[in-house]
Amino acid sequence: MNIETLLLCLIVCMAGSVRSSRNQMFFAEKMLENKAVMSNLITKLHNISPTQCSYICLQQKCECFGFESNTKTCRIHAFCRLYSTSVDEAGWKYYRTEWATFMSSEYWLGLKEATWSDAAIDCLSKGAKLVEIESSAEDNFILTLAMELTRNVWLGGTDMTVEGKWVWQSTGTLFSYSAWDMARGQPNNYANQDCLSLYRPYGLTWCDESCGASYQYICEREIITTV
Ligand SMILES: [Ca+2]
Ligand SMILES: [Ca+2]
Repeated sequence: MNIETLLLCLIVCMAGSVRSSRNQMFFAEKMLENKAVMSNLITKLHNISPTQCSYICLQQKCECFGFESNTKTCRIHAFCRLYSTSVDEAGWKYYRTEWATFMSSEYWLGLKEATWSDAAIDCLSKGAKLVEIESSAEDNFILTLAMELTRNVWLGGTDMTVEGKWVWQSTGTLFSYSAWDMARGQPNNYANQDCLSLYRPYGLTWCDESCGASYQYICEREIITTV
């Protein structure tokens, strides 16, 4: 093995570990410490370890879990936000899966492939929406996230209501910014394509695709700040 091959292997191996850690690591949510969160509760378990709690959380596709070490109580939540219903209660610590932050939004990578509608539903279950791109800066950021994925990627745009009229799903507003792969004639509505994707064979450019195809996806939600 020459030095170039060795270096390439190191880079590929490191990229692989980053990808898997993004899906499996939990980060301490300091803002919710010493609070009992009541909302979005999936299940509550007693007498288990934090590791068991995180494992069950992953199985349940949770985004957040709370752990109280005195009573070894674990609460698994669909998601925890600062505005989640909570009361003060000592001993609770919270952990959540990683969201990437850019400007006033945060983003989550959907690794498991789903149809456009199912991807949108999964985003909704996290208090989010399929990503909606409103500037070239956001477009560039989303491209860097999409490069961490391995397949085509769903975005939140569609023309399923009126053919050729592309809107963002959450608001129904027309695209104010777009970056269609016009060099490849996109959107071409080939076999009635009505959903917006970053199409990997064309270098993750904007293409219309069939909504029933199963792709990876990116969810987006606004960052809520409290004063
Ligand atoms: Ca179409
Ligand atoms: Ca197309």
